[in-house]
Amino acid sequence: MKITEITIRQLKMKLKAPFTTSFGTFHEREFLVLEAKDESGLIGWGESVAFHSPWYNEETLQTNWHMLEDFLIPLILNKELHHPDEVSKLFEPIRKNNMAKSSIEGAIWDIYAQQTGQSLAAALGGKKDKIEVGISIGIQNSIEELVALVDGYVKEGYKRMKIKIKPGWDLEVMRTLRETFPDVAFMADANSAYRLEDAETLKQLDAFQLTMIEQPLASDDIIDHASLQKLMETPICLDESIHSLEDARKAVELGSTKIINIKIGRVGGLTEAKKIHDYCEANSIPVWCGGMLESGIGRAHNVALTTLSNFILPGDTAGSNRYWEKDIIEPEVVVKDGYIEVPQQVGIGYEINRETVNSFTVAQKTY
Ligand code: OSB
Ligand code: MG
Repeated sequence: MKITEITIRQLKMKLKAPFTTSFGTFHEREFLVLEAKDESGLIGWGESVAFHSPWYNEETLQTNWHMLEDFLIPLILNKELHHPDEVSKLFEPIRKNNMAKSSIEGAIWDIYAQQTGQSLAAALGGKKDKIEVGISIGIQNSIEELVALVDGYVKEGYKRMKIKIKPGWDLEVMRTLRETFPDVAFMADANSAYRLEDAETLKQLDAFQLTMIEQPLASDDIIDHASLQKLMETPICLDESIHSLEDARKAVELGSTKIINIKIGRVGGLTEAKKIHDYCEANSIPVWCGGMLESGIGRAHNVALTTLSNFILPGDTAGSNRYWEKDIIEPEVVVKDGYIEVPQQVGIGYEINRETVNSFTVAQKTY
């Protein structure tokens, strides 16, 4: 395979409801979509999950565009590729910028799957024909509003509720949810809002039988998380701190994490995501697929990855209708009774609606 043309598009999509984390509130999602074409005319799609500002990690869609234009696209265009695993090798001289790297690699995986006549899930080695999913619920204005939202999502069938927490929106919230919904699987995600000094507060979460607490401490930490895990029973799951297989290995060896949230963009692409998955499987560390408020393109990649066998816990891949009035893929990703059916068509398995893509495009350039 030879990639002969790549188009970057910047899209802006309005979220149906604002999403609030310990860092702030999103009303819309701006992101990059990559369209890659090979010499035979096959087209693959990738999405960069970098945000408009660098609150989650250091990348932004502008830094991604720069990395893609000036470094990554020149390394790919017109190179003879035999397998998508070669992409991360080609990118090795470029440090980090994992979300930018992942957006190209994802499009190449899509083309590879089409070329070999299989779904992306099958190309990755996935076997499931449906995946179990949960939902991530942002910080609300009141506990009553949160309870009402959770009630709705339980009725929709979501298999576990992830509740965003921050200092002051934590113990009371989780206590009320546990009392109101004794049998629902809950977890909490702090997006790095605490420090080891907060261990006393965090320990009190043990009373609420959470399946895990995600990234309580600093976004670049694996040392204090190991200390915290010794102090609390609730399993710690790392998100922000894990960028590679090596990070995962070190965190597991240190005892900083008992579960890993794998996000394709954060780890630089599907090839690295699969390596982390395989390492975790061999070491009895369950994994699940995180979300980044993706459009249908990124969502499709998440669905495919989740078909791998060690994605044991429900991920954050909610249905398109949880985020958008209208998604850019057809059909949209649908959750029924807490499951998404994995598409069997070749490639990412969903059609891109170009008209919808165009309507959300605010900038584009072809290389
Ligand atoms: O920490 O998992 C996170 C959204 C944006 C950035 C980081 C995170 C999240 C979510 C939402 O929790 C996941 C989703 O619904 O896509
Ligand atoms: Mg998280």
